Amino acid sequence: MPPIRLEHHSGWHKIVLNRPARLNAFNTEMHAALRLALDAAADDEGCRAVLLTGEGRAFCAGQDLSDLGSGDPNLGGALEQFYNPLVRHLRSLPKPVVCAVNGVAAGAGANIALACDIVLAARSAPFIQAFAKIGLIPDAGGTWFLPRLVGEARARGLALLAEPLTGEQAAAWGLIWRAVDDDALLAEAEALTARLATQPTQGLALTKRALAASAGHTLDQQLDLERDLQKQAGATPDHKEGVQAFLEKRQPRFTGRSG
Ligand code: LHQ
Repeated sequence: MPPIRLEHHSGWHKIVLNRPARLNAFNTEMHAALRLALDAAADDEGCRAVLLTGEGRAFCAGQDLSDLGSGDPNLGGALEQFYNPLVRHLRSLPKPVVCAVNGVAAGAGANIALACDIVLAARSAPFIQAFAKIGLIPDAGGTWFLPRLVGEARARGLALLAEPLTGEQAAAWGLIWRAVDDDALLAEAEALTARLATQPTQGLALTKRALAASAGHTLDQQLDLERDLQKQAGATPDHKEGVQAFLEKRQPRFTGRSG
């Protein structure tokens, strides 16, 4: 069974983590396949949004703990080689990435979800910072995402106690965008991704860049960056089309093209 299943839809790609017997835990093959799938989504001009989800009853249980022995005993090396590039890839992909957390998201699986741009979760899906249970620290960006998303107090509770938080609670805490009834999740996530695929893709990519930079910037630096990126956004055909459509009181027809 291939570790990743790919579906190409009109304007968007769906990437499905596909090791359901292991709750879609990551091994090296799944990392390699996911990297290729994200590369393909980035390179394909016809792909203007990505949906990431999991096969079966889980989203992802993090690192495959039965596969640790075959890798570098230095766990920092595994992060450097596999997880850190994956988080960077998701954050820098110049198109929106929607994550549909269809079931348990544990360890790095939870934080890979948080690295995506818009996270929808099944109401019942548990998010678990499982690391403390095996003597590790939250990785795959967890120690960066958690305090920013839910504040210090909740970040510390989640990280130190490793207790599950349902999708419903995750949405109420601001950890994710929305919780959805379990059986409605996939249809809603697909509709959202398809909608994003019709939006001004270049502008969305520039928005991702601006948001990514803001964490390390002063307001002055960020204002300068917004000036520079808005110059680029303002030169796209989709900006022109958006204004034109507004003035003509009609729906815009965005192409996502840069020129
Ligand atoms: C699994 C796993 C799994 C293997 C379920 N591995 N088989 C990366 C590497 C480098 C540096 C260090 O950091 C990291 C990042 C990490 O992600 S570390 C954290 C790794 N993940 C975990 O610690 C979570 C481990 N899993 C669990 O706690 C539970 O399985 C959860 C809470 C996710 C789900 O519990 P249940 O719904 O009760 O399912 P289960 O435990 O019965 O699992 C079903 C099967 O999946 C079972 O196999 P079996 O053959 O007995 O049916 C599990 O062994 C397997 N599985 N997670 N990470």
